[in-house]
Amino acid sequence: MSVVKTAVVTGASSGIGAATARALAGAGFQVVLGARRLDRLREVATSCGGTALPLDVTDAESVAAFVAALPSPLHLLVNNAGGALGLDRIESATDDTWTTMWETNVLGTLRMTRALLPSLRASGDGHVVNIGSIAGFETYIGGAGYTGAKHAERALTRTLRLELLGQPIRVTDVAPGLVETEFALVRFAGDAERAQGVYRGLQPLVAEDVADCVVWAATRPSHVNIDEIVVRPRDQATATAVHRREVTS
Ligand code: NDP
Ligand code: 8X3
Repeated sequence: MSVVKTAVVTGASSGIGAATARALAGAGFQVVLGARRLDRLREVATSCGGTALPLDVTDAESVAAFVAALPSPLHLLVNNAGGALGLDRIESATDDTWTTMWETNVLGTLRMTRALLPSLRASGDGHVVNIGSIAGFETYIGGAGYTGAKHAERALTRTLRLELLGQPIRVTDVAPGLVETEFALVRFAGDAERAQGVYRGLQPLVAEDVADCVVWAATRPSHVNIDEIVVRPRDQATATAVHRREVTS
């Protein structure tokens, strides 16, 4: 009899997290979804037979309550909650946006991972997948708050891989380029026109493309650790080298 594996996906109320939760459920995982917007989260959970639980990764008490409600052991943790705020040059950057980006992308990943490592270890076949970014190893003008956080998240992932050597827990960094989600809308504080401009004239990835990568890494045999997956649209070579076709309308 095959064991039903349990997966936790943070930030599963939209975008890459929602697509990943659905794809993992499709691959046979029992999925627990966490995020702040519970109405959205419940819709996603219902669509894939998962369980929705409130989670704010920037809040230690929320993380503790989420973790206490999880089944054990756990096989897969997808640290996806994150994002960018603003595109301000260092000269005009605000402490608040940098603090939130750090709290979400870096400390959020730390809090969730630290809390769930015992349960992942207890499964005898655990796996941590962190949704990093090409911003984890590239820089661009106006991006220092976000690229700084994603560089730190990547350092955390690589360090975790070292620290868990010899233990039954795999560690994977999935680092996407441009993916059309709510990412740009959040970055530009709800300015839809500016957000759409990010993807204008090119074919970006969709959330399901990234979810595919997560499921592929998670469904390799236990002895195979996919260290890193860098995935970008064909129209993107670096964060700033993108090919845009002329848009007529
Ligand atoms: P979305 O904005 O669509 O999704 C972000 C998700 O994170 C939402 O579900 C949001 O849920 C959740 N989230 C944000 N803050 C918190 C918090 N404090 N606690 C819990 N959940 C939180 O964007 P994406 O799907 O694109 O982003 C997902 C990840 O992918 C991020 O880590 C992002 O940095 C990364 N990424 C995105 C790329 C892109 O181009 N889109 C490229 C490379 C990486 P809620 O608001 O309900 O809490
Ligand atoms: C999102 C990709 O290039 O906007 O992580 O930083 S980028």
